[in-house]
This record gives sequence, C-alpha cells and structure tokens, in this order.
Amino acid sequence: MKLHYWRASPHACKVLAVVHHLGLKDILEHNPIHPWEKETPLPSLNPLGKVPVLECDEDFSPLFDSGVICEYLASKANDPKNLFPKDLSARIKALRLQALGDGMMEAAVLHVVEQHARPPILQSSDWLERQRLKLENALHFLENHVLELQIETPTIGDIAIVIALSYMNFRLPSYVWHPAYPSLTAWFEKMLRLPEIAESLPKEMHTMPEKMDRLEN
Ligand SMILES: N[C@@H](CCC(=O)N[C@@H](CS)C(=O)NCC(=O)O)C(=O)O
Repeated sequence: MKLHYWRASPHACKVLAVVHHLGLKDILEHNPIHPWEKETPLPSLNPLGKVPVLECDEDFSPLFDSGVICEYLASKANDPKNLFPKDLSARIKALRLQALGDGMMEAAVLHVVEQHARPPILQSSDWLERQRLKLENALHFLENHVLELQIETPTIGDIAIVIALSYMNFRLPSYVWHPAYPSLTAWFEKMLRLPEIAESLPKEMHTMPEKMDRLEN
C-alpha cells in the first residue's frame, strides 16, 4: 500500500494516526507530495487534487478522502480497536465527531492559506473571521460534549479531533484556545501522550518542492 500525503496536512496526519493505531506502519510505503506542486501525479489519483490518497491492491484503488481511507484500513484489519464502533449510537457519534474534526481542519487550513499565501491586499478579514468563528463554535461544542470523547479506546472521531486541535496549535499558535476550554484541554493533553498520536502530529518534515512560493498546508 502506498500513501500519498504531506506531513503538515492534518487530513493526512489523521490517516497516519490510524495507521499507527492499527499497527500497519510497516506495510505502508510513504510518498510525500505537496498538493499545490505543479506536475505531480496527484490529479490522476484524486480528481480533487488533494492529499491524502491511498493506493492499494484492490479494484477500488486509488482511495480518497481521509475518511474513506481510514474506514478501509480499519475494515481490512477487522477493526481490532473499534475505531468505527458497531453499535449504531456509538458509531454515529464517532462519525459526527470525525465530521467535526475534518471541518475544523478545513477551517484552519483556509484561515492559514488566506493569511499566509495571499498578498495582504487581497486578504479578506470577513473570510478570516468566518473561519475563526467556525473553530470557536466547534470548541464550544466539544467542551459541552467532552463526555463523548474517549482516551483509552479512541474512535475515529477522537483521532480526528485531536489532530485538528494539534493542527490549530501548529499553524495558528496565536489562537490561544486552551484557557477557555479546560475540560477539552485536559482531554487533549492526555491524548497527546498516546504514542500513535505523538508520532502523527502535523509538522514540517519534507523539503518544500522547488519553485513553491506558497505556504504548505
Ligand atoms: N476531505 C478531504 C480533505 C483533504 C484536504 O483538504 N487536503 C488538503 C491538504 S490538508 C489539500 O490537499 N489541499 C489541496 C487543494 O485544496 O488543492 C480529506 O478528508 O481527505
């Protein structure tokens, strides 16, 4: 199996965390591709031109997006750790959390791109505020639903949320959310101690492609 990804992409990090969690690390080949780089095979693998993409030995390969890849990997491994719970209520809660985490990643990425990849004259403060509000509302929701969050047996939802929060810390360090959300912060700090999460946090790792003058996301 080959994972096309970028190490600073939160959606790709979610997949990496699931790979580590399921113990599939050693059977995965890694292929770093920056999604904004020109002339890559990415559009032929995913018409949306986004990472992550998984190539595997199945008739439905290549696979995108991150949610589909995670579900495939968990099913293939018989989901030994119940990342996608069987019980309906638990499953829908986990999928809803995953949707929230994915949306937070998207809002944070849009914020970062607007602020750092566009010339200041073209930046929209309304757009930045719209993304910030999504993050703020998501944090409120999580603080109020903190009892749904797990640590010992994390679901795909927990993994999506911890990676989304890590990405915010990584790329939006001036957005200090922790003091206003103490229960969420306590959960987050415990999750960061899990080896599969610690190994998969968004970070700068690969050399940027030549002639790339935009910020990686
Ligand atoms: N829904 C997708 C989102 C993936 C995504 O937004 N990837 C970003 C990097 S974090 C990307 O490749 N962006 C390139 C682009 O938008 O053209 C998933 O869950 O995989």
